[in-house]
Order: sequence, then C-alpha cells, then structure tokens
Amino acid sequence: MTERFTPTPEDKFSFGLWTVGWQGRDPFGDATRAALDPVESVRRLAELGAYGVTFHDDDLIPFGSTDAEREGLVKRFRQALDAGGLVVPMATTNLFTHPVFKDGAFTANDRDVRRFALRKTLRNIDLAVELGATTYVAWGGREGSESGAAKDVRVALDRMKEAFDLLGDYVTEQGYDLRFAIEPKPNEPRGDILLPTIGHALAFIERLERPELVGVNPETGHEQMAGLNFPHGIAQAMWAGKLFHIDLNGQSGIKYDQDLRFGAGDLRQAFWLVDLLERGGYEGPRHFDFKPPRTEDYTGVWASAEGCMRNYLILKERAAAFRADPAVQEALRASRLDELALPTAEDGVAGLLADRSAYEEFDITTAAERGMAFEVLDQLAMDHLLGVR
Ligand code: XLS
Ligand code: MN
Ligand code: MN
Repeated sequence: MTERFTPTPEDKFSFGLWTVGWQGRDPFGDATRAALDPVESVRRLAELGAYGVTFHDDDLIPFGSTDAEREGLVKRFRQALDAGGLVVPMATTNLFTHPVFKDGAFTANDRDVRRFALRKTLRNIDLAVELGATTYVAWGGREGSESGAAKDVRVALDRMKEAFDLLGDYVTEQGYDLRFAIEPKPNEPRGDILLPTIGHALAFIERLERPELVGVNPETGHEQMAGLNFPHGIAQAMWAGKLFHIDLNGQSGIKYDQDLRFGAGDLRQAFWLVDLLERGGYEGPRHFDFKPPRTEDYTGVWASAEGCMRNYLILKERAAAFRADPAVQEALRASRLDELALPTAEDGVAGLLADRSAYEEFDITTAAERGMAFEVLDQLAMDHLLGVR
C-alpha cells in the first residue's frame, strides 16, 4: 500500500469493539466467525494505526458478569490500551440486545425497565469516564414501535427527555468532563425508531434542561436509509455546534442498515463528507461503525478495517486537491459561492425597501437567464474524485 495512505494516530481513527468483533450473526444466519477477544482487537487496531477504541458496556463485560469478573476484564483491557497506546474517546450502553429491552429502554412502557436502563447507563458512564472517554453515545435502537397504539410518542418523548435530563444532572454533579451524543436512526431493529434523523435529534436536544451537554453522533448509513443527504445533515449539525461525534461507514441507498466499510456504498457522498469534515474544523474522532461482511474470515476483517482508514485518507487527499485546483476556484466563483457568503440585507428592512434595484428596477429577465455553472464545477469534482486531475 502507498505510504501516504497509511494511518497514524494523528488521523484520529477509532473503531467500536463491536465492529471488528461482529461475528456475522444476522436475522437469517448464525455467526460465521469465532468471538474476538477485545484485547486482540486493541492490539490489531493499534498495529493498523488507529488511535482509539470504543465500546458498549456489554462488548467488554458480558451481560450478567460478576463484579470480580468485571474488574478483571477492565484491568486486562486497560493493560492492552496502555500497551498499544490507544485511547477510549467514547463509550456507550447496550440497551437493545437483552430481551428485557424488547420495548425500549428510556422509553419502554414498563417503568421498571426504564429504571434498569438508567442504572445500566449510569454504571457504564462511571467506567467510560474512568477510561478517559469525553463523549457518551446514546443510540436508542429499541425506542420505537411496530404499531400505532403501542407507543404514545408524545409521552415517550417526555420519558426520553427525563432520561437525558437525569443523565445530565448526574455528570454535572459528578463533575465529569463528558458530553452526550444522540445517534439517530430511522428504523431497524424497531419498525420505526424515535429521533429518526439528525433533524429530529437536534430539535429534541433544544427541549432539554442542559442542551449544552447533548449533541449528535450521526451515522452515514442511518441518514441514507432515510434517503437523506448525509453531508447536508452533518453540515447542519456543525452549523448548530452539535457534531460531538460521528459514525462513518458505507451504505447503498434506501435499504437495511448495511454498515459497509467507509467509502463503499455512496462514494460521492463520502467525498463531500470528508471535504466537509476536513474544511469545517471537525476535531473529534473519525469513528468507524461498520460491519465487516459475514463472508469474511479474520484476514478479511482486518483488511476491511484497514480499508475504512485508507479510503478516508484517499478522499482527504482528493478533496484537498479539488479545493487547491485553480480551475476549481474559478468554477466556484463562476457558480457564485462567494456571493452566497455575503449577507442578503445588511442594510435592514428600511434599506431593502428603499433599494429600487432590489425590486422596481430589478432586471428579472436577465437574472432568470443566467446559468449557475454547477455542471462544470461538479465535473471537476468528479475528475478529482476519480483521480484523473
Ligand atoms: C446501530 C448503531 C449502534 C450504535 C452504538 O445501528 O449504529 O452500533 O452506533 O450503539
Ligand atoms: Mn449502522
Ligand atoms: Mn452507529
């Protein structure tokens, strides 16, 4: 592989233990790979040039472990992190695998399940902070329904708010340097999931008691499952100051959650996404939440993980070349992107009303006739993406 696409910790690439550790179990088939020891994941990811690893509580400490087992598992994980020089930038809670969460966690109709879910989360927050995490992801995979009367969505949102308000109180009282990142997803495993898109999550966050503590962790494939433009969603999250974390992967259109390696699936959206993250000042981890296909053995798993990082670095180089190209800068001007950056009416309502050129004397025919030159611009992007410029 070319030297320049070899990742280093400065690239801030991180992986969930559940990604490389996915055994390939799906609704139609059993596992195709043996279980992977988290210690081995840490070792291999460090070798490949990642800087961080993330986990659900149950990825590290199997559900139902005793306190002594838990202590032992955490200890050897910590040793592996130290040996590999890896950090834990983020952690999260598994509130979806165990049958007790079949109707959700923070919004389960059963109050005792909701209280258990909160306790499970608080417990893992303590561990996350102990391991140095500053972001805590909340993906509400089971928060939703398959039928109309089964969930009173307005009431469920009250319970969701209650949960995030309580979690916010907890980290504040403990003095933890930890912020929450809500991960939207439209469906799967529930028929319809609450907070299905970035937009829903952003609106919800503003209703919380401590909105400053809560942002989003959007995932490429999740927005694309809803037919949405991922870079546009990310741009709005950045504009709102809410892009606390990101889950990168690949998806081909509106279908089940494919979790392909980053760069597979919609390559053009991946290009614009990397362009946006790199130019837009996003400084958080480039976190891969993908599933190496169940056709692969462990050689394929590590090749897939390597491919995520390699594709990011290739796209980063391609996007930088696009921006640096004088022909692109000219095309951007021809498309009047510089004009978009100018305020529309800094002269205020009075100025606007007094400006006859804005209305009475506006040459509407000429304005309607002028082309936007976007096709030239987009073809330049295509040429750079395909490596022919
Ligand atoms: C599932 C989600 C999940 C979250 C973490 O679709 O992507 O893996 O990222 O719970
Ligand atoms: Mn996914
Ligand atoms: Mn995810």
